[in-house]
Amino acid sequence: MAKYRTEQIRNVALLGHGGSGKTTLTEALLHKTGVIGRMGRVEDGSTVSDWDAEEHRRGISINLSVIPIEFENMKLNLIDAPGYQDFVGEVISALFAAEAGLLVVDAVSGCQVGTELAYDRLRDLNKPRIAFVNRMDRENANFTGAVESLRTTLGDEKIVAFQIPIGEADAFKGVISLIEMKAYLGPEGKEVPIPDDLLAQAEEARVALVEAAAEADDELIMKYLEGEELTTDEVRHGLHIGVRNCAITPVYCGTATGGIGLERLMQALRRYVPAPNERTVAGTQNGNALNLESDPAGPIAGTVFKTIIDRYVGRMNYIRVFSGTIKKDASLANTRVGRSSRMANLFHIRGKELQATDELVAGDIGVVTKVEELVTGDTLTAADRPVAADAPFYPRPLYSVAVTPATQADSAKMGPGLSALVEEDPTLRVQNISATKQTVLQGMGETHVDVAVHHLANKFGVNVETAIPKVPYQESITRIASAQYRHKKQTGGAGQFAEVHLRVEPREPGAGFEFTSEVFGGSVSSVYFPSIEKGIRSVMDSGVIAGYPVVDVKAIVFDGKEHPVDSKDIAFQTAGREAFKLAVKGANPVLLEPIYIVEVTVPDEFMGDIMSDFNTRRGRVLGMEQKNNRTVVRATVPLAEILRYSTDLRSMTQGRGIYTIEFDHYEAVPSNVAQEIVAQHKEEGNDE
Ligand SMILES: Nc1nc2c(ncn2[C@@H]2O[C@H](COP(=O)(O)OP(=O)(O)OP(=O)(O)O)[C@@H](O)[C@H]2O)c(=O)[nH]1
Ligand SMILES: [Mg+2]
Repeated sequence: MAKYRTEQIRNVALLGHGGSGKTTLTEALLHKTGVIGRMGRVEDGSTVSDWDAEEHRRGISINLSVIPIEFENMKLNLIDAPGYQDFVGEVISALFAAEAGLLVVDAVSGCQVGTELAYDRLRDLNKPRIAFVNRMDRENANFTGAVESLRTTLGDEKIVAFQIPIGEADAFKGVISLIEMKAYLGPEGKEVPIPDDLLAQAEEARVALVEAAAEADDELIMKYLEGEELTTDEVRHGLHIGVRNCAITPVYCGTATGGIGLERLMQALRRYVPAPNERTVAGTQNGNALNLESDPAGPIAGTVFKTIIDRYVGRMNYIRVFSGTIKKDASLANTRVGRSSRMANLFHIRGKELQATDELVAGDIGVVTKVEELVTGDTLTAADRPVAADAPFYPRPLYSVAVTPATQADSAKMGPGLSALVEEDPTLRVQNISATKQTVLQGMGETHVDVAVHHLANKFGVNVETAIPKVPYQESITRIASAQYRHKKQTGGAGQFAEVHLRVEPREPGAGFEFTSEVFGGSVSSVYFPSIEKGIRSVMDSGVIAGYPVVDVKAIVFDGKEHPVDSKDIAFQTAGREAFKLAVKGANPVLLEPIYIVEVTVPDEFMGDIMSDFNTRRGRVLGMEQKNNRTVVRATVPLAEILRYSTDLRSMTQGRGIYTIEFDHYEAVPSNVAQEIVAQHKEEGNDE
């Protein structure tokens, strides 16, 4: 690979619905630019981009993959991102490292969910986008239909065809550029005059293109409105501005497997994707916000956007350099941990292939290996002149499974294996839930978590069993109650005697546990108060009515009896514990359940379904708002009702809905539901 300056680099993320052909397109462009002699196939697991065993097994991309190609004195860093929704973390990372997005669209299905979600992200980030209608060779391919579906679904009139196809399906032979009004035939893109039967269609389509170009520039619109013809260069100029300002989304077409339209596509990427030094990114320096310029001589800021813990290479961190130049063997500080490391191993990467390099200039993407503690979101910078790019925001996990080691041997390795998984993927989380005594692995969806479990086994050698996690209920009381318990064991051996009179009172939510004494006249010596409290605390963890932690209770020992010989710590622990259980049972105990705020974003037509569905989940709708051509519904819903919401929402909205969840508060479980939970607890024989 030649050396490229910042202004010769273009970073573009390939986004779109699963199966639209993103990985195949990278393979075709590698083939077109002579990097590979023969194209691999996703089905055979032989592409450069899909190198992970799980990708081969499932036939989909799971990881983002960096595929640099060289084209006309430029380096195009293609970042192939997965289309499957669960791998949204990879899409966020890919977009973080890129200046623009290439939306790959299937010519038969047109705008699909993945296209819509990717477009929304690009719009929210205000990053330029180009659409490529791929698979034009397929039966029922329909370019006009695809463009129309993009416009209507995305609600964006400025989605403009920059080309039209010559033929469709098996008659697809080439493309017509509406800018130059020339036709390009076959994989080699041989330039020919526009076929007569397509001239009228091309001219008609060109009207919309010229109009869009004119509207992008004040001078051009004046000329256009005065009825003057715009020159090709003026049209190109207007389009350039329009695309860069995210006002226009150009649409190209072709076929990755057929190799048609690729040359023109690379031209478009070269022309419309901004160079890194044409955009700034938000960052900080000494706590002050600043806009980082991609200046190779500027302060060093290289941010990690992907981490892989590889069995052979060890830790690999993908770096996007936002400012300055990272040189081999330089000592750079990791701003998050405040420690410096030597950049001993610096590489460019293509798929899984590492190519050693002695520097990474501003705007470029590379990999450093074996830098301990470095994870996604960290920035490498000069210790004496620290700057950092603002790390991307990754959504909270939506789907959880409880994991248990499959064998004794696995239990020792499970902890480190799970932390390695989490270090690799910022959308994976591991929590040890004390309320349910479970280790829970959390991710963005069923497939995401399943892939993680497979990686745990195949990459880190840890086998686990998974189950639907228990809901971390809590127990509490709603009124004051008292009880007393006498513990007496005076048969054979050392006797035990203790009697505790205890009152329990409810406390404010979140106030926690309080123990105090109101014993007068020394009926119980104060030396036994800690024993009573210890006994009570043992119940606090294991629960009274359903085996869940007891919270927000004040326990007051106000009387009791002791025996000069047989009273001792263990006796008062027992009496305290049992008196507490009795008192709690008399204080109208309730189960509390975690309530989450769920925010669902769906196309308007699904709003009604979402609302009524929330009613079936004991949910309360808080409100709705419009966001572009979608509705955002906010509701509070018990966690117990949304454990598998990702799967349900997908089927309710044909995959077009997305949602976020956030813990909000605990609330009493309705008695009919609580009875079931208590009954199940009894059934499991946990109740004494
Ligand atoms: N007929 C035809 N098939 C294509 C074309 N491009 C890709 N395919 C096929 O489409 C299927 C999906 O291709 P991929 O490249 O895996 O799609 P993707 O967008 O990377 O999918 P995800 O990684 O799941 O997001 C494969 O079977 C490809 O062979 C094309 O131009 N024409
Ligand atoms: Mg793919």
